[in-house]
Amino acid sequence: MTVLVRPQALENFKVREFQMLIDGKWTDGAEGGVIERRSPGHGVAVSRYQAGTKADAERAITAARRAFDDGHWSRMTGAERSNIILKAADLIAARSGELAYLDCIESGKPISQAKAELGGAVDIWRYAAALGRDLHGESYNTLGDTTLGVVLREAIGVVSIITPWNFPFLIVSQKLPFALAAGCTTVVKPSELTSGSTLVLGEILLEAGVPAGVVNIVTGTGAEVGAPMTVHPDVDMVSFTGSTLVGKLTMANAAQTLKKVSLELGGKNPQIVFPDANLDDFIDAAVFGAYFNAGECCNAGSRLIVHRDIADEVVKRVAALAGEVRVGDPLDPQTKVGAIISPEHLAKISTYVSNAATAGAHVSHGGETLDLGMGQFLSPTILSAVQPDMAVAREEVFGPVLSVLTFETLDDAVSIANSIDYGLSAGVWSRDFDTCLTVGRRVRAGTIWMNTFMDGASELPFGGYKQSGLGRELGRHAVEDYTETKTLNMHMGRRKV
Ligand code: TXE
Repeated sequence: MTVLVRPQALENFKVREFQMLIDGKWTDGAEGGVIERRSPGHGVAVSRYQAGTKADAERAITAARRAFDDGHWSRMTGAERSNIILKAADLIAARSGELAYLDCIESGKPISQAKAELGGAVDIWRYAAALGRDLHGESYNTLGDTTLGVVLREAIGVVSIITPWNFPFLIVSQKLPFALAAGCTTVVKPSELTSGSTLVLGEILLEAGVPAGVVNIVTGTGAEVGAPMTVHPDVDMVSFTGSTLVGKLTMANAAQTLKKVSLELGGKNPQIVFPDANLDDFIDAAVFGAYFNAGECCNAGSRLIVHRDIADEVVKRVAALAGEVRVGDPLDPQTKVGAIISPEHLAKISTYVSNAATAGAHVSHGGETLDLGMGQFLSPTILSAVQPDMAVAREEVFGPVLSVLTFETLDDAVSIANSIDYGLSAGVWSRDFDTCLTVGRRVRAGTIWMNTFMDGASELPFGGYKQSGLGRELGRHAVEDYTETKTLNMHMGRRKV
């Protein structure tokens, strides 16, 4: 059973029309095309963005380069930049209702969750502002008192920021304020499915006092706008979040001119549970981890690796709780699982489920698409008897689909967890400290949760091992990621020959 929340039609709704932001001005794309976004939960047009092209991307890169080289932003003091970023944080907080609404109707995520993401984003902007003031290098007395070595940190330059559709405002907030705090200038390309809140952010940043050309926002597809942003010689760094496939392409493109890359890519994150775990907490976290954001989340806990002795009980209890999850209207404050991003993506998820069933997995809950009168929805799905070599156990489904695998020994559990190409995050559940720490140290992933799942904080670095990415976002080094070091090697007095 699934608790359904039928979407209400969007009455008297006015479609939002957006332009792009280039060099401090709102502008149409060079070729005049438009991308219309239909709400995944309501099936109607909600936003229109400019369909940018390579020419628009290049115009934006030229503006960002000029803005970097003129030094108005990059040579400001850290405190001055920080104050502008703090003002932006206040303006984001003031417009958070509007931003959350846009993310909700464009992506299909539940409104309660979109609001929570905005709260998290405001905190990140404030944290980045604090780090920006503290950006500093090092000094060394390299050869006694006649020499001094100073290691400066300088802004890396022009940064291309490319973001996906699953957390539209949160992900741009994991990149842009840190790049700005370091003194970089930027070209931002949001997903062509969810560009609205990033464009509103452009208005906010101009109001906060960010100079023209420092943040440019170009909308359009990955092929038309994103790819040129990864090859252009005037770009110094690319910060990308999205699929592992496009992440690899981005890195190959960036290699042509040896740009730095930061990549946050896919995940297939295990939650390993031992028989001595607190099962009440675990079941709750298993359901939350799998179905949060309809599973369209790189951090989704999409693989349960359960000790054989408790596997039947876990599947039964997870299925029971999954049946209580409210699925449907993203705008209903009680909804926990909203719409799937697109009909094509829904078809892809459904194919994973049917292929897994054909390969021998058992559909213990859900698995069916839901007809709620409008939009596209899938019931929370549990696949049990999944084997480690099945596609559904190894590939990122990016939907509300939980695979349950079993293990006998701690070594088996670690080896199943590490047997795939991804290594973004993992959970381990046991009341025994040694078990948690041993598994936590041996699983190859960027974040390990112990007796909890998917908690985060601006102070904690986030990123993946293996094909889940390169580099880390958030945490105290996040601003440094957008810098180069420069060594000043100084000599005092006469130089000995
Ligand atoms: O991602 P893409 P999509 C995974 C998830 C999902 C799959 C496809 O499994 O099902 O990727 O999603 C831009 N050069 N994740 O198609 O294509 C694109 O316009 C430069 C995991 O949305 O990677 C968008 O702005 N840019 C993930 C961004 O890249 C290009 C989040 C991401 O799009 C480009 C999203 C190109 N050649 C999807 N092609 C996560 N880790 O959270 C596309 N883009």
